[in-house]
Amino acid sequence: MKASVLSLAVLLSLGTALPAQAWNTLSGDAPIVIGHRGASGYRPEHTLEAYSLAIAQGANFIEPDLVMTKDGELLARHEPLLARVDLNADGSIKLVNGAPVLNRTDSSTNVWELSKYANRLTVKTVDGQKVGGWFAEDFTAAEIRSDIRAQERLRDLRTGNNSYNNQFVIPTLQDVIDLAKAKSIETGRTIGIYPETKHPTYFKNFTDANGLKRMEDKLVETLHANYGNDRNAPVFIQSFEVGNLQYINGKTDIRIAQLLNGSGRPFDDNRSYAELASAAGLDFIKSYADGVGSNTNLMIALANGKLGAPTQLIANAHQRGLIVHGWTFRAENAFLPNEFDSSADPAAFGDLTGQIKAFVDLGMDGFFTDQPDLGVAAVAAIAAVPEPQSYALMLAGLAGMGAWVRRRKQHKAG
Ligand SMILES: [Ca+2]
Ligand SMILES: [Ca+2]
Repeated sequence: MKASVLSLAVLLSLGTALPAQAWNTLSGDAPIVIGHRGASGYRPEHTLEAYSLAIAQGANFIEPDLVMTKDGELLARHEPLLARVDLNADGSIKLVNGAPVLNRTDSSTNVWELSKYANRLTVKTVDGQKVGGWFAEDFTAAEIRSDIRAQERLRDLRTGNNSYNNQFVIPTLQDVIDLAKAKSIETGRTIGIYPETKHPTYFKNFTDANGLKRMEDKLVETLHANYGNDRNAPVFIQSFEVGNLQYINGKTDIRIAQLLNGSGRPFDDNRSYAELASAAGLDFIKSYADGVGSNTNLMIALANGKLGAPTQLIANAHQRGLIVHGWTFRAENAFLPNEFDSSADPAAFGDLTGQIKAFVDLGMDGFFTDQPDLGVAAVAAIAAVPEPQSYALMLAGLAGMGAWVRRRKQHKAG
């Protein structure tokens, strides 16, 4: 924020204008809003329609997760599974009345309804876990383009979105970049992209076995062709694994965010995510990344379903010059900490602004949300409320004050 250069006289001349919010982010700028899988609260995730809506709602970045096709194309999908089915305890496909049972929270396309692909239903091991379904890497990009259409993944919660089923194609990374660039021109805003490499070890095994370019090389090559090898490109690359981000860091100046989950560990690293979120872990992450994409629980742990005490993660990251982008902020009561719930209806919206404010107050630099309109509104609402010390300064009549005291409470950036 450039509020620091505004004198009180200028503020008063604006009549009703209030002092701008001093943000606790590393840059001092307002936190960025990242459309998580697009505006996935309102449209089937990872479609051009979901990304377009996120942009129309004011998102600064849109997030494509990336998997691979049989012919090595990068495809926007949350999992290699285009649709998932339930397994028996022995790892075989569960059948009821002779038919597979659709997983109702992990199926994001119509492939399970297409008889021509019934024989591609299979069981594989992904990151040590057996999963059954139809896998993107068993289909060519042309097959997916012609036959596969998106469906609402949370089909029993976001029931209104089922009306969009079977209409939207599954975009490639290049489709998403083309959209972001066209919308940047159209809106006059810079629309960034935040691609995530999904299951890097799994896909490296796939590309090695099939003589294909590895996912990271294809990604960097595509990004450089579209944005140049530029640290200031409107792009962050993210991953839950470590080794592939170190590899990418050796190939590009484009910014990198290490994802940190609320439990467990990266598939390719023996340290837990909790260890990586510690001061020593952040020292390590700083050697190859520009920031972290953190599960909300690593910033403020839940206690009995409500927000508990904040951790030092954001302060420790900022002290090291690392930004922190939080995930995932969702408006439905099913996902909100319980003090922000509006009712017992899991699908009804609660007070997402209240949840976001708790993390923005700590200095979170940006956040992934399924409802970018509400994320943008939350940032605006937080910005519209001046800090108490701002009032005090105004009332004291400190005309001509030159510097706005930034509100960072704990650590100054080193
Ligand atoms: Ca993601
Ligand atoms: Ca809740």
